[in-house]
Amino acid sequence: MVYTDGKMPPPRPESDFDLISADFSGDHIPDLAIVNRGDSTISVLLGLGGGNFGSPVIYATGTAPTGIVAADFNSDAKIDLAVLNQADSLTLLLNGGNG
Ligand SMILES: [Ca+2]
Repeated sequence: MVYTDGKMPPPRPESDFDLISADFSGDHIPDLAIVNRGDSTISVLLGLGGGNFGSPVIYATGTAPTGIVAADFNSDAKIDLAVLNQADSLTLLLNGGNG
């Protein structure tokens, strides 16, 4: 197996804290969610195929998010996100179906 560079926005070491991959948009192309601890947001990047990703879509979380996990929390067959925030809170982002 040989890995080559894909195209992706550059990470921000001071702010980005964690990332996961899952197919949020349901198109069978893996997408990415990146925790932006310094901004108290997450960025969702939809996979375009071929290792390329679209522009980040920003979602607000609680203060200083540190971790993220993807699962279908409300059993609607769409991948939702749960974000762990530093201040002992969780932010649940339910997938509305448009990524
Ligand atoms: Ca996808």
